[in-house]
Amino acid sequence: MPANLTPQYHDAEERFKAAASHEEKLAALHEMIALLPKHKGTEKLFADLKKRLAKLEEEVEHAAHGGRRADPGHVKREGAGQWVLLGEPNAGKSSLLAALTHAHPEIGEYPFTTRVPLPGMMPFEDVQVQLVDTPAVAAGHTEPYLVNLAHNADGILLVLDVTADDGEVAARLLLELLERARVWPRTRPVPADAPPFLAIRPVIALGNKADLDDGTFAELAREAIGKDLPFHAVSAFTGAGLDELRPLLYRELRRVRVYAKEPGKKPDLAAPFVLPDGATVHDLAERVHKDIAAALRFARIWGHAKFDGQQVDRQHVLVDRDVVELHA
Ligand SMILES: Nc1nc2c(ncn2[C@@H]2O[C@H](COP(=O)(O)OP(=O)(O)OP(=O)(O)O)[C@@H](O)[C@H]2O)c(=O)[nH]1
Ligand SMILES: [Mg+2]
Repeated sequence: MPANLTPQYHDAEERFKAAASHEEKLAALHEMIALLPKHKGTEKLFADLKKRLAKLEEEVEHAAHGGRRADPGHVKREGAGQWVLLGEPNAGKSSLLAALTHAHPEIGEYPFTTRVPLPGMMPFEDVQVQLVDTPAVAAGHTEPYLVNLAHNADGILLVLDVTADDGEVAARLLLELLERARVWPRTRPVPADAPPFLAIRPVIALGNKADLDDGTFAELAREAIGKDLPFHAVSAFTGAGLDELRPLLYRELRRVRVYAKEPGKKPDLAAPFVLPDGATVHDLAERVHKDIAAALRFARIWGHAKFDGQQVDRQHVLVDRDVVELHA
């Protein structure tokens, strides 16, 4: 059976062959695996790529000091979910990370200040949302691992400098990167002939440096990135727009937070469990403890339920801020 490899696959393969560093090789290989059509005819190739990946990862480990080196294309997800910031040099990605989280990234007026991805946690109400700052996206200078980072994220923030004169080029590069990462903005209808293995994710455009703009530049940036993406004018300097952005970054993750409670005790309201929208009582029990999930008989719910302490079964769908008492 012919493998029917796509031009994108061949492109990734070329990059794999040309790669000078382990990181570049890894990134290209991850891409090849993601881009490989999955069917009977590619099973052997798939297994072969996986084997190569395992070997390469091992080499990276050994090459690093102390035998361990993190893959920059992987930032451990923490909190309610992970947003990756992508943008042209000097757009203000690091400044936004500093304004929204407790992280202290390096900020510079020269391009390519940020060299490696840096996560920060944004407190929102009683949860934390992870934001990841990244090295700039620029023609000929884009780190290959950004493709993986974007593909694995829960959401993408496209950071645009509204005062930049090459806004259209920057927007195009960012949209191309999303395409290579197979990230499909959730606000865009998925066509019938869409490529496979798409990560359908919230993608939000931020027009930064609104403090230098009367709204004219922001409108141009919005047109450049496409009006089918949500657009927010913000300023990392003055904080304009950030108070509206914070709840959006939590809401767009589509999570529910629920508070588990033991019978006869008060719920721990400081430490919610964060679950995907649509999660059930069973999903919560699994998160609390495997044994509890197995032995679960019923639960009582306080919150949106018709009356407090209502008894529900394990298939019951939870709602944000429910308090749940698990009876095993
Ligand atoms: N006026 C204004 N300047 C800003 C704003 N945000 C960032 N800057 C400035 O823009 C420059 C670049 O900021 P960074 O946060 O380092 O930008 P970056 O996107 O992380 O840049 P790279 O890491 O080089 O890709 C710095 O001089 C910042 O002070 C803003 O909201 N308003
Ligand atoms: Mg930076």
